[in-house]
Amino acid sequence: MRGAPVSLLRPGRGVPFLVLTACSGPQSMLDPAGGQAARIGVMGWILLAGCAFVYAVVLLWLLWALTRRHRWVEPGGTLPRQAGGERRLTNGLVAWVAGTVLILFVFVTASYAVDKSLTHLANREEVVVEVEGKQWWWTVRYPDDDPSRSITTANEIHLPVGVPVRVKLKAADVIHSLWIPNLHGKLDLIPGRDNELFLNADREGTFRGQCAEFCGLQHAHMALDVIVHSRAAFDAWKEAQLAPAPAPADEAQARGQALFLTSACTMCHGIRGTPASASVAPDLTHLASRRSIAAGALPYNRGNLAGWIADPQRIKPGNHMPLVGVPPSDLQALVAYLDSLK
Ligand code: HEC
Ligand SMILES: [Cu+2]
Repeated sequence: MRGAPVSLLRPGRGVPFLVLTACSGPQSMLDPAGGQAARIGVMGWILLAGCAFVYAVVLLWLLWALTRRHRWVEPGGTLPRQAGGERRLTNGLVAWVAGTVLILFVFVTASYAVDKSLTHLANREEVVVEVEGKQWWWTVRYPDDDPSRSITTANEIHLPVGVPVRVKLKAADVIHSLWIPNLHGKLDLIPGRDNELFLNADREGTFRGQCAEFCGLQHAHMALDVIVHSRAAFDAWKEAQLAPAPAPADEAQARGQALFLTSACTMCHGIRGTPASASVAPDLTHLASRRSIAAGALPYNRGNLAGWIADPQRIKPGNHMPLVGVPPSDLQALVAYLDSLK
């Protein structure tokens, strides 16, 4: 658990945390913010109610069997034959089997109906987002017919409220799964196969998504932020993302940019508007506008940024950013530059 931001294993911490996340909040299927999640939530309640009912019936029956008066058989004695015993046994068995089949039938029908209603919600699109899962972060693209108007960011999906969105899912290495419980169920991202998901957010807010298919060492640190805005705020966000990275505004930032462009960083990261154009690691063009770094492992701020660059392997052991070895004086300038990339 070294470097983990929150340890659920510490006594007294996990339980309230689990209780809180289960009921409402940025990552909860019981606090739906969209049509799909609302329907899946209803299905969850049907299953819970059905299973609770069966559980109560079985417990009550057990209680009845334990407390009713018994006819005791003396040692060596024989059980008195009951009139119609076999018939009652058969009838009882038939009733149990019929009850079980009926309940399962209700569950299957409800599940089918919910699934069907989800596909009905998915018949139009106004915004397309491509999400690509990689060990252990997400590339998020907004394609446009005009390539100069397409956007690439990382670990953050922005959506307009009340607008149907088609999310295309791809995987670069192993199987991942995108799960934003407040908006929809899970769907796998599979190498070599295109999957898609439709989202219909019906209220604004910031939600949390998580990779839901074990994908290696840092699977637990593969989260993303989902921000649902008003249409106007979404369009403004898009315009801001379309702009190239701002030029350095002072001497420290200029030195930081020079350091970035002459070091190993450019082998992996791109910053639009500079010669750095690699795309094997998160795009950093508007890094400072994001809420978190390293796929939700740390909240975005200058301190965490410096800590990450100084030793990414301590924060997310095994992740694919190596320790580059930046001297402390250079680190300050580098962070000043990256923090200016609003
Ligand atoms: C060998 C490729 C590679 C090199 C070289 C590299 N990085 Fe990274 N970097 C990555 C990968 C991969 C990630 C994503 C790690 C993760 O979240 O699992 C990352 C993440 C980051 C992030 C967080 C981005 C985000 O949105 O989460 C920052 C900031 C960053 N790197 C800065 C740098 C700087 C500065 C340098 C040069 C000193 C550098 N990187 C060198 C591969 C690299
Ligand atoms: Cu995973």
